[in-house]
Amino acid sequence: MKLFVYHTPELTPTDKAPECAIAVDVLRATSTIATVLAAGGEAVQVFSDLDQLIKVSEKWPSEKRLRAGERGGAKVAGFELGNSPLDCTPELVQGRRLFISTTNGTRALQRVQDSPNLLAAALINRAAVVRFLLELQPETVWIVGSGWEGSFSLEDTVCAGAIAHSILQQTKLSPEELAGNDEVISAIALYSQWQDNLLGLLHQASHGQRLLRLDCHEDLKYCSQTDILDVLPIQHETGVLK
Ligand code: 3SL
Repeated sequence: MKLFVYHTPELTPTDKAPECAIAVDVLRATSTIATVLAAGGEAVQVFSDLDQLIKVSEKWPSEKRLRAGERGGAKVAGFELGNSPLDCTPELVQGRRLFISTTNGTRALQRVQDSPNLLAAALINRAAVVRFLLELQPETVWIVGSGWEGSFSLEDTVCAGAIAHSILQQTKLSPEELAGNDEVISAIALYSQWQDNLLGLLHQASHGQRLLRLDCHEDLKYCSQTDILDVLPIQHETGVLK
């Protein structure tokens, strides 16, 4: 298995798709997606465009759908939900499909939607993602951070490091054997440095600070936990994760 980390969707090669791709948006899209599916949501369907989301979701029975829209960290007017995983309780999401559009996370998922094995990962479901990789043993895996509007984000990179670190712990691979690019080594170093204080790292991250200004401290706390949900969001048809 060769692992490649890309800090933003824009940095991924455009001429090929990997055997397995993992989109990461710890704050907060992939944390929300994992939470919805763990809470009994029927599926999550992602959109980069809000109008398209409304058009497609209107064909779905209203009692069986939820619409989540986030821009700049805030909820989009007219949508039932923003992008807080804490709002996705079993009472609300059970049996319903979440139609979601966020600033960066949905873009990362769409960038690698041609991969035959597309997963959504966050710190909270890291163990389930690693288990899948160890079973599938894909030759090439891309971990694609969502970043923020085209730039690097600490929280997605530390999650990439958490995944790589766990693979190393469970296999005989050395970092050089696993790493397809230098970003993997630096992600592992970041995770090794911060693994006991991931909340502290999220507080230092620029998007973490943006969310703190929006009063989302509890979201940071929740998203900083590792391995709390045994759920594997995987693409079944384009744009639909189950
Ligand atoms: O950028 C995104 O996709 C979001 O996850 C950002 S936020 O955490 O909802 O603000």
